[in-house]
Amino acid sequence: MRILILGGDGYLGWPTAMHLSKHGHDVAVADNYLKRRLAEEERVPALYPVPELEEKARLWESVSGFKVKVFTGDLQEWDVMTTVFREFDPEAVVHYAEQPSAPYSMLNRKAATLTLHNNLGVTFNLIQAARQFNPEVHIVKLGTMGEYGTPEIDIEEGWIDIEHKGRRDRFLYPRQAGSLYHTTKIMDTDLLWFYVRIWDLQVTDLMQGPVYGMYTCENESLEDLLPFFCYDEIFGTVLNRFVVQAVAGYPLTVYGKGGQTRGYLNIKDTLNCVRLSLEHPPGKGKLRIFNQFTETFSVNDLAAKVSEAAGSLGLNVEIQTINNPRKEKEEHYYNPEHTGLLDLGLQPHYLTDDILLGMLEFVKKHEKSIRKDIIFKGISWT
Ligand code: USQ
Repeated sequence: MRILILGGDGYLGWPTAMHLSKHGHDVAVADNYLKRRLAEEERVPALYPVPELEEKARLWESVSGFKVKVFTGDLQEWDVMTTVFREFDPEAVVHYAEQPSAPYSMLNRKAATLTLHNNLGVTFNLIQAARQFNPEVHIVKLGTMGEYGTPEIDIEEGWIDIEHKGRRDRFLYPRQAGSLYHTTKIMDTDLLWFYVRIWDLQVTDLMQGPVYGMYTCENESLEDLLPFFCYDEIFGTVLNRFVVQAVAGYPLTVYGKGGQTRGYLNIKDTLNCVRLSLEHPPGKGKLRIFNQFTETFSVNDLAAKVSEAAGSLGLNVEIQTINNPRKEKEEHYYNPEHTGLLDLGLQPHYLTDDILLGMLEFVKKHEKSIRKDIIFKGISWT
């Protein structure tokens, strides 16, 4: 399949490009390096430098023999989106090209505006390009489990049957996000659902939880092809952050009561979920939704696991409770469904001690580059 990856430079974008090309697909990537620019502006570098796309594509071709075509440009610009569609003519598109950080979206008015415009602008251009160039194209959109929030009832896989005054109908599961970033993902889903109904597009919306890890089946021995590894408060996700904090001797930053529970997954599983979705399209006129995670943990569970694994490496880890800079429930019910991807054949990589030890050992190699001053800044939601 000819698969175009929007946001191909990111934490998930480049690993997905290598994974899909290794599985026999013809892959192109597009990116405007927005995430690199924001990280530079906010002075929050990743743990180690990562080459730009042309260089990554060159390195990947030299070790694997697979070519990945690179487009550089801002996909909010219609000309850029149309050039990419005209030149590559994708049969499927993986859409990661969004500002991915909840804290960044809550930083200030400028950051909020950028998040809103970028995330919705790219999604909207993609929808328009699909209609103009290939209405059959399968759009695989990265959504987030955070769209659902933390309701007091079980979270279904995208849809809920409602009985009201003796009649029944099926609706998108209610959404109530906890940050502007997560709210843009809800708006993406609404846009896609509208155009699925009106123009018969075919879409898979992947409600993904926080991802951890750096190794994939394609990069394990290739240091230059590892993804960004962020551990700062803005772009780092909680487990990756705790691993770096444990190595740096920085007390683990548990926000509030630490009972916040989310669905997590290994980066290897993200790649398999995306590939399985691409290889089993839903069909025209369908919006298919999968909840993309493999197991749930509270923040306290993760802190305990990291502390125990780090202890076995002789690291003495302190767990600290700090005032929660976010506005979120710190103790709550959480029971989301997640059978769709397992039914397609996903074989999860769970968070074992071995996985944690591998992450800790990897970060230890980069210990000297850890900047403690970027770990916690206290970006407040209120
Ligand atoms: N948390 C801490 N301490 C920290 C960092 C986070 O207690 O040092 C807590 C947060 O308050 C939150 C939970 O850990 O309750 C998860 O936070 P996170 O920063 O790992 O994840 P989040 O901001 O929700 O966003 C991340 C990705 C986003 C993706 C989302 C999936 O950045 O792109 O959509 O995970 S989900 O959380 O399911 O919405």
